[in-house]
Amino acid sequence: MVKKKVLILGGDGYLGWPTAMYFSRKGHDVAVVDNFIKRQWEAEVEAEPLIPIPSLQQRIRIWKQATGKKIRMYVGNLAHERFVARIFRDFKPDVIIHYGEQPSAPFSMMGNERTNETQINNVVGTLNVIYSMKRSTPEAHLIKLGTMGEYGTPNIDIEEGWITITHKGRKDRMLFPKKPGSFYHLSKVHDSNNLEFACRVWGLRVTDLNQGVVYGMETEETKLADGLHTSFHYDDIFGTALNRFCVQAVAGVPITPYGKGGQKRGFLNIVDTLRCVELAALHPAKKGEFRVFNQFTEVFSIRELAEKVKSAAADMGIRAKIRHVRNPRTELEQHYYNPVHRALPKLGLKPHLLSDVLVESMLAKIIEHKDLINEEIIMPRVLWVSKTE
Ligand code: USQ
Repeated sequence: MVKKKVLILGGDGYLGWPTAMYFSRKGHDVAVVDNFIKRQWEAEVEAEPLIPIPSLQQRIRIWKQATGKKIRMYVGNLAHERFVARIFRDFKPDVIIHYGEQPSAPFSMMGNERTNETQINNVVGTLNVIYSMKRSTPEAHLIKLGTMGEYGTPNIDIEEGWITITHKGRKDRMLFPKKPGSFYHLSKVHDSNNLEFACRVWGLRVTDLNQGVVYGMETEETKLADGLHTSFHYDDIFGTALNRFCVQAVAGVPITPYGKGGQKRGFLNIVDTLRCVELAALHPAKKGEFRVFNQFTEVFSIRELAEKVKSAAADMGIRAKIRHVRNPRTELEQHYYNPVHRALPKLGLKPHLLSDVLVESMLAKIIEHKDLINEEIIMPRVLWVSKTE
């Protein structure tokens, strides 16, 4: 790719930091933005990552020592319009990669205050990005992290963002109907609607990456020096299913499918997330185009996932147990699930499959840090419907 100015929003996060290193290593001029609110939320809900993470400033220094490459940093809140406007005027990005959102469904369901924090942070942050693009960089390409959870689990095939509907003899191309499962997932639906409007009316270019559940701890860049690793959560709030199940197996506590475990989701390796974002950047959306890619590589039910972790653990001499726990969420536990995901493979995505990484880059790595596992933060605490309701 020709050298570009790449602005990464949420550059201190699980995906933001590896993305910053990935683009920097390829020779792009990279700047990261973060206000470290995620670290504060983690402290508030007692959810530390498995391996402690150096500060963003330290990681940028380690990166410079390891590769000679510089990453610029802006510290501030995306929900403050003037701050966002200043970054766009100063850095003038060609590509904006937006991960700067509260990413947890359980966090968004902890109570009204957390719901508001999630939606204000996510929706207003994205609106401010839209305003700044319109004003300062109208030709730039926004790559926005959406989620497969925007669609929910409808009883029809899930298309890539758009669907052609015939109604009473007339036809139109509409955004695919959404039925999300939490206030977090809803915040991304609101973002998608706002972004589609901004493309249609102001001619912006946006790729919305509706990503499945990401797993994994390592990328090529995190391995280049000590201290470059990314945050890996296994708690009930910020930890996602597969990452949690691997830690549960290593800790010797039961693996916890919620309810029947027939919930199906799309999954992908963190390494593939980086490649998908790169492919989107290499093939930008057209002016005025709101483009949606469904970003995952494999579909599993939660029960299958638990079985896979159990059997990979057995290969390493660990006898993991599976215990179905009462589902804290309101979601379908048996359902039809057939999401389309053609666009990214068509652009050249070659998936890294779960079976190839489960033992070596996940379980083996977690075993190295087994002493750091805090068993107190594993069981689910947040109910979608409280017992008194
Ligand atoms: N689940 C279990 N047991 C657990 C944890 C989760 O059965 O111990 C189940 C949940 O009930 C759910 C499924 O696993 O049915 C996925 O839950 P998750 O916590 O792994 O993922 P989710 O809440 O959907 O959110 C995560 C990320 C979010 C991203 C989303 C993609 O936190 O940022 O948008 O995955 S997707 O799931 O495709 O919407």
